[in-house]
Amino acid sequence: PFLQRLLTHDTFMNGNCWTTFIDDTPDLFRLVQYQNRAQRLLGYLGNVVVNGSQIKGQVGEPSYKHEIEVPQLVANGQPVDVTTPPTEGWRKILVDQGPEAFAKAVRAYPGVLIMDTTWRDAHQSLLATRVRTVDLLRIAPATAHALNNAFSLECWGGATFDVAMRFLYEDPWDRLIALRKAVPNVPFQMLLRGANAVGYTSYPDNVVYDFCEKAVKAGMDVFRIFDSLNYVENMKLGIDAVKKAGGVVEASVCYTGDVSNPKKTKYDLKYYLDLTQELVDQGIHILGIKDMAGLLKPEAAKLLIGSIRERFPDLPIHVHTHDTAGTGVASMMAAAAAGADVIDVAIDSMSGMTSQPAMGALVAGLEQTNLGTGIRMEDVQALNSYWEQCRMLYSCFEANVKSADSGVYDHEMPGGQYTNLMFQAQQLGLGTQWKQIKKAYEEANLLCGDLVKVTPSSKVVGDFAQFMVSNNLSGADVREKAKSLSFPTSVVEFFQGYLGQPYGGFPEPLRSDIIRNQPRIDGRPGASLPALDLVKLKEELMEQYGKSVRDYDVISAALYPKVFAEYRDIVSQYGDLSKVPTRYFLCKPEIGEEFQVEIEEGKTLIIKLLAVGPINNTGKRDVYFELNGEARVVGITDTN
Ligand code: 3PY
Ligand code: ZN
Repeated sequence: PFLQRLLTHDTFMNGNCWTTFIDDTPDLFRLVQYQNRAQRLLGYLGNVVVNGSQIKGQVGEPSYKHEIEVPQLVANGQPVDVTTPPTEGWRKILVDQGPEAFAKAVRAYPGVLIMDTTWRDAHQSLLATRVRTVDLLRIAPATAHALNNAFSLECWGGATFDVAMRFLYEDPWDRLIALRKAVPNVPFQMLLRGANAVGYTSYPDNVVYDFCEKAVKAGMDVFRIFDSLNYVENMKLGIDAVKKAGGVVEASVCYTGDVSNPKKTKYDLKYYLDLTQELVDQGIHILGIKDMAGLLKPEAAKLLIGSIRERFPDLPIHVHTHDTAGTGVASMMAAAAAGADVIDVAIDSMSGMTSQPAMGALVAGLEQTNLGTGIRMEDVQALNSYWEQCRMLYSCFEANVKSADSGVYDHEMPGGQYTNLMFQAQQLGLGTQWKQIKKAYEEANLLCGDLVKVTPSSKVVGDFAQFMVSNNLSGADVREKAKSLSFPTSVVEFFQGYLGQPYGGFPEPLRSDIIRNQPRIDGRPGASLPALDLVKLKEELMEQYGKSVRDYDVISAALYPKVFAEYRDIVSQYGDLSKVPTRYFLCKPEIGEEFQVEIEEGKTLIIKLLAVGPINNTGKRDVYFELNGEARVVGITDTN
């Protein structure tokens, strides 16, 4: 009857106004939409059955294909009902009294607080940022209870924004909004790449302002703002944007070199103290020390944090590291003892190596000092049991980093990039190339003038290194032949000044040899970008996608136009895939295996794979499913 009504409906039959019609007549369409949605979802699942998952970076299938058990928390011998509201945490102070009071309270806390990076940096560093919203949401209520005394949960920003759309076909804003609903008590933290927002290049200022405003609206609290060259002009924009949006400004100094080594002179203690002073002058709430490569040795942590603490007694200090060389726990213990207020950890099974040091090790270690974290070890164990299973579910994204690498003190690769480049070297089957890449990375860094290396400056050095390895060039060769070599775009643009100004300036004559007669930017790159007309962009998007376009979508499209368009294409082909359990998102079910997908609250599809037909003369296979008890078939082109 619905189809009949639809096919006799004047507007529908007369018009080429499909999307307007849907928007204007929602009731008529509910059932049709629902059936359509189910069919499109079967299209995705059928494709996985016939052709395997197409998720980029996936190698093989999950090593664990069972239902993931959500832990039962226990307090005072009683099971905790995690569906009840959790104990109020640090967010209460922030919401009630604002960022200044929040920062003051954090500074006054007698112990050390933790930020849990499991939902962002840990999986960015270990699992190619591929952890999906469904799996975060399942553990969110227990996390809200277990980590109610955490300073924050890092759950957004960095690479998660574009990976969500580009590779996981899900909406980053929906992730944040849903997590916020599930965790009302613990502050959320994100990584903001200063003028680059959550991208790899400078955006017009108004886009950065709008992005921060929307992020706060969607539930973000604390913004770790950095610039990949520690270029304060770029950071000022992020700092101002976060302040205007009402967020907590955690401006960060990116750490490189070794302040405990008198032979490493470029980034010495004075450099960091001066930089801190510049940031403090901007009226920041919290100082971040962002050790993205894990170079901060325990003695350096003591010296650096101790000196900042002494010079800035009221400034809350939040320290971040990666465990690449294996010193993470020792360095964070040293940072805590030297006066850090917050340290970064990841749940044990998502910690270590290129990720953050283990939460359990630090919670237990600090418990024995007078710097307790206020987190209970039983709760850490409970959350860990979930993530142990999750790690196996995502095993097909492991880069197989199996050990610590103290070589990081020479090549200085950031944690996430290390995993990424190692994975790429393995995929190319060039195991021995990995050693060459690390060496070339070290040389490329020196050619660039010894940079702070973090997204996007780390990408410049990485591209440069790969270019050197594939063209068999040493540092000396590059210097000698620079005038005639065809460098990667990212390298040329860096030397033009598109990322900003590096500390100590650009090395000459290499800069001139590389950029030749192309323009040079000598100030803040974003300063010359005209504002983006977001109203016009919204109109254009509504023309294309209908009235349902949100302001959040406008920002996604402004930051990543191509990625956003491709993401919307996938959604129009398959529908919203974010609710598909990860096991079936990544690999096919067994014949006869039944599973459920809750496509919206209260609407669950029960799906069973029945059979896969032979290939027909159009190159397709029929895939037979049972959907809520009814047989369904989808024709899938076999691309094998
Ligand atoms: C990012 O920019 O995504 C980082 O994690 C930098 O450390
Ligand atoms: Zn990091």
